[in-house]
Amino acid sequence: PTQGWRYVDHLPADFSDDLLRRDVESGLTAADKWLPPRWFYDRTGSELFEDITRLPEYYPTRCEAEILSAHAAEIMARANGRVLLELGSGSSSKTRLLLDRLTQRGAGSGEGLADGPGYVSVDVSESALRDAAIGLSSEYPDLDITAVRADFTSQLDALPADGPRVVAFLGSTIGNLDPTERGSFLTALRAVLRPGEHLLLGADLVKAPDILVAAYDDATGVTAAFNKNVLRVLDEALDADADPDDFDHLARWDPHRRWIEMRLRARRDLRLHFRDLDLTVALRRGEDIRTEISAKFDRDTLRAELRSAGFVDAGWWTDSRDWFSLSLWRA
Ligand code: AVJ
Repeated sequence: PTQGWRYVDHLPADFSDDLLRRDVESGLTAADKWLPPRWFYDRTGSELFEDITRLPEYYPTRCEAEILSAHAAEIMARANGRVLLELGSGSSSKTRLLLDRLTQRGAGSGEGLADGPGYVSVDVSESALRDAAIGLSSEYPDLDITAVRADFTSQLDALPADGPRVVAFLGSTIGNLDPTERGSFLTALRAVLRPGEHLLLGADLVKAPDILVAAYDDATGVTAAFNKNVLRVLDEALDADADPDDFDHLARWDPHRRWIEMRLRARRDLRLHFRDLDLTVALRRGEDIRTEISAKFDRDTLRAELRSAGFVDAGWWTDSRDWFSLSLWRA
């Protein structure tokens, strides 16, 4: 049998190296030091993230799965697409609840449709894309699967245009973008969609700060290990000498910006040497590197942002505690 899926690469082989260099050079030489969260997810970091999703304190993954289990049929019926296109698909684990509906609908209503159901996964990790596509192609033999290695913040126009499409952006990954980045991203996404296509968005909701902080500072230290792992990623990729033991993990709720920040705080005065970059970064004891923002939303502000990007409300679902939302937006 043939492989049942195809792989398309829109990124240069050295994309990650190049971007990491630029991120370190700009983020760690800034007055307030920061690193973008994309560098968390090497093999170890991806495994630690999977562990996080099973922590008692980390509710988002379970809440989103609860919503999908209860409402996937209604969501997919309203979205009325033929192709599910998932941004930042990672391991594609929650995708199956949506694909079940897509493939059932395809089988039931074959009225003159030239093409069957399709799934497009978009991620920057070739290994995650391949592993997920291999699994899905054996579970869904009639699904047309395309794995696309692309950076969805800058390459939305390179995505397959066959549709009608439902773009899934799950897991509250949108929370990693600051308001300006969100605006550009949503506007760019709206611009590549045709009228009648949809965005399915997973967004975490504002709630009591102690619940939010615990989700990013769990009792067993898995999130601390996940946060500190980014130092190992830097060490390996850029021949650096950052020692995770020289930093404390911090999670803080910012009530004005309404986001959780993760930080790495220097336990003593430090000099980090990035030999591949010919760069030395000095940190004073107590100085932070901000490694992630995870914005939290409410229905009204989310709706305002989506509307100003040109989307129309098409559905809103939450879990039993109203902790997390899935929402559907029509282009
Ligand atoms: C995958 C970005 C949605 O912000 O909750 C989990 C990542 N960071 N614990 C989140 C994360 C710390 C996660 N996202």
